[in-house]
Amino acid sequence: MAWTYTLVLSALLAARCHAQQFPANFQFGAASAAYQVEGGWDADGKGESIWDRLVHTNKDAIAGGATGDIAADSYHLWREDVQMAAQLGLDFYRFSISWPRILPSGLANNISAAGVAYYNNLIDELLLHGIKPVVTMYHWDLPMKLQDLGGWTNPLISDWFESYAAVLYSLYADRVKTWITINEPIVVCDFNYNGGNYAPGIKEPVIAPYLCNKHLMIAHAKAYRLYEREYKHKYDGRISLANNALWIEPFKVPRDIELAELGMEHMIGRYAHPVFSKEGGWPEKIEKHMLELSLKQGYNSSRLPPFTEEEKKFVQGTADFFGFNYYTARQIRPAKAGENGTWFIDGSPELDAMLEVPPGATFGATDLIAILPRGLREMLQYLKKTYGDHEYLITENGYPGWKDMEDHVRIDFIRDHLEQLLIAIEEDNVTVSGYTYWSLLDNFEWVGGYGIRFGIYDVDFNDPKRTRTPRLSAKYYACVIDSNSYNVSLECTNSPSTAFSRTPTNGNVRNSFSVLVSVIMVALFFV
Ligand code: PNW
Repeated sequence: MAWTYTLVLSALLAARCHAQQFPANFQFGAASAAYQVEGGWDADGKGESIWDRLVHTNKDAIAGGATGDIAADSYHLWREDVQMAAQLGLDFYRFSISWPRILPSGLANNISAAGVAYYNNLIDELLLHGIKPVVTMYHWDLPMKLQDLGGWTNPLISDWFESYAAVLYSLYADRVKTWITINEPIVVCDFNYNGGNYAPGIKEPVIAPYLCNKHLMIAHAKAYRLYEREYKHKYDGRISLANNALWIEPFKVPRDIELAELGMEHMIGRYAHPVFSKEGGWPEKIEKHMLELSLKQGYNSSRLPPFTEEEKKFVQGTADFFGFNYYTARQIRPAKAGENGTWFIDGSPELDAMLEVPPGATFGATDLIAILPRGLREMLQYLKKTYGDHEYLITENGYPGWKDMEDHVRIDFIRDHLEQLLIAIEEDNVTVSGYTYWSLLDNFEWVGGYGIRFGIYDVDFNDPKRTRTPRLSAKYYACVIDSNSYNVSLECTNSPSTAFSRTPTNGNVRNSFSVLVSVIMVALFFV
């Protein structure tokens, strides 16, 4: 009897160890974005971007009057960044290309040789270390010249973006096999124009978000179709966009269930449905809601511009995987008289609703991000239910910390999110191919300046050398990657972080542990 009991216990233990392992081909990465890390804002003929303009003309817009003029100086220190990525053992490094660094005027008439060389060097150095480059084409730094012509509210943006994409493919598609067209469309269109405090610094929440939304979908699709036509057969790469949404749940059940559904359709549906759904085009509920609302407001057509049938087909299916950035969650409820929130973060004028922080959420250095790890699993369940069985890639997830924080908090953050991810994979059967930590290194956190630190490498912004130092979470993440598990040996979470080395011991330790459990099981069986 005793041995049966021990046998069952040992088997359960072995299964549990196994359960904390990610699938064998699971990929781990880290991310950054050009304006946030590069600096060199006008180096070697780089053109001005909307973020350059915002930080130089409106000092009050950014915490501490900070700019990205130098940032982490990755324009000069890219070799160090690759060293760090290699020290972590990353499978891939996700970075973005600065549109005005390659095309100073935004258009293809003038291709900057220095800009081209910078990304060639970075890509080659990554590949030399066995790290795959994952390239974002647009992470918010639109060439100012194109903004002067209306930016994302001008339908021509889709042609401008396509010609920029054509230049990028011709330069880098031989080595870059994973492309992300646009980072967080909802921030580009809704968050920016609703709040007016991110570049381009325009507050126009009524028409602009919806024009931008439609043009952005077409721009993305044009870049996808171009690759499909001219490069896919040669290089067999993959393209998607990196969506982001708050996980929205009802504040009161059942009162707010319908509101939460509509909230999710606004939050993610307007950017995912045209690409990933079987029907294509806008989500039906949104189309209906926006038409009714617009007519009630005295417009004679919907503020949400329609797709033609041809456009619907053109956009549909333009993704080889589902890229998703997960940060935060909210609960939705009807607004009370006089309440009016900014869409995406604290409320929705369109839904006459407010967004509240869910119970149990915690905060780091910003109140924008209410941390709720279970939201990651729930989001993936929602996406799978709504859009079906795609390959999901977590393109960002990160902890907003402080300079000298106690970094076990960040380790717990990563562990808790990876745990939810693994539950989504194993229990909900969501196909998730990888996880990307935001960010490899501290950087310019947009309007938060340098006060909010997402890096697993600390950057000393007072030091002209911009010295990079691994945080304890860097050591932990290297162990996670080595062992393919979020549950690592104690030594991985102990200080000091500075001297961690990448010997692939943890994977072996874990394997030997499983072997040991099996040996005990067999031995006990014969006793
Ligand atoms: C992402 N929110 O944006 C961006 O892709 C990064 O550039 C940025 O540095 C990172 O997250 C951290 O903020 C977000 O309000 C913007 O929840 C806003 C939110 C989340 C992510």
